[in-house]
Amino acid sequence: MQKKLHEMARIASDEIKHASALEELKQIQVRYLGKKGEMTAILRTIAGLPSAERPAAGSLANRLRDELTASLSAREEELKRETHRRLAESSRVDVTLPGRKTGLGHLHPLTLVLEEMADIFLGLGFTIAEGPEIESDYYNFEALNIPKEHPARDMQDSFYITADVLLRTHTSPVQVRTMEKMAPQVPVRIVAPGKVYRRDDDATHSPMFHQVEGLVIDRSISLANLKGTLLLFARQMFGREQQVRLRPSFFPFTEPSAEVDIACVICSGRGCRVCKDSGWIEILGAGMVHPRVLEMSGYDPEECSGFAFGMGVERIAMLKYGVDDLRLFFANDMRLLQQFR
Ligand code: 2U9
Repeated sequence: MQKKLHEMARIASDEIKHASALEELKQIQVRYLGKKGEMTAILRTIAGLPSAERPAAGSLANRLRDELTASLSAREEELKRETHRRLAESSRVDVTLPGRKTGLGHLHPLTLVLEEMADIFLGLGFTIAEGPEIESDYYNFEALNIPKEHPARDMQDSFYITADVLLRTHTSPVQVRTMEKMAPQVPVRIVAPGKVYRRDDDATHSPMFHQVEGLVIDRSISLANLKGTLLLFARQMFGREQQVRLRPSFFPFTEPSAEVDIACVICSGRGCRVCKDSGWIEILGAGMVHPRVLEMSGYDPEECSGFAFGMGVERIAMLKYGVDDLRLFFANDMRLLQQFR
């Protein structure tokens, strides 16, 4: 019995000495001193020894168990110290290393184009006006002379929140709100840049897109003022030789109305796929503010007149940068975005 005890203690102490992790140490402790451990098993058999052998075997077993316990906790302390030392070593900072550069962010191409457009009009004496993206039927349609049966008012074309509240489908309600506030004061010279929403989704239409709209009201404003303003805009945006033409069109809020083209920026008017061989590209809609629209917001159409225009920022950005799918602006692909750094 005593020989067996000594042999076990020697092996156990050897294992403890070589244990290289706290986990391993725990396993050794269970193997020898646990409820089903080898040492525990021997201690239990001592009670069954002849009484003459019991005291010596008992005291030896107790001594060896205490030694084992002591060397287990000593090795545990040692391993903990080692772990701490290793952690401290690995987290030490080398203050002489050069710093890591964090990438600086930059503006989105649509923001750049929107700001460039707004800046051109600021330079012409316009101020910027803003308004809510959630609008009432009145400001989005009614005050703009858009009739009840107009397709744009359909659930299929606009995002309704309630029967008469919707996401604005153009920034025109901003101009209406400004007119209400200013009337009957003139002059009014504002541009309204911002997000608009329509139920559309393909390579040239996104359910959310951006517009820049403009409004000028004064005594004796004419179509010539509109044409001159748009020509200056087109030349600053697309180059100082840029040609512009107006084609008759129809909008409920302007009369007369026009669609405005620039000479194709791809082929300079010679004809190509982008301009469908016409040499011209439509960039915006415009017209003289309808007398009913002036009247509804507090201006007397006998006293003053105005022009208005509207254009899509995505469309201008696509033309300016030769992007053929508008969804690229919303895909957050760094290969596109980084080119605008
Ligand atoms: C008021 C009075 C008149 C704004 C106008 C257009 C013509 C137009 C489209 C261009 C491309 C919208 O983004 S688009 O789909 N816009 O054709 N917008 S006149 O007329 C107004 C606005 C406000 C009070």
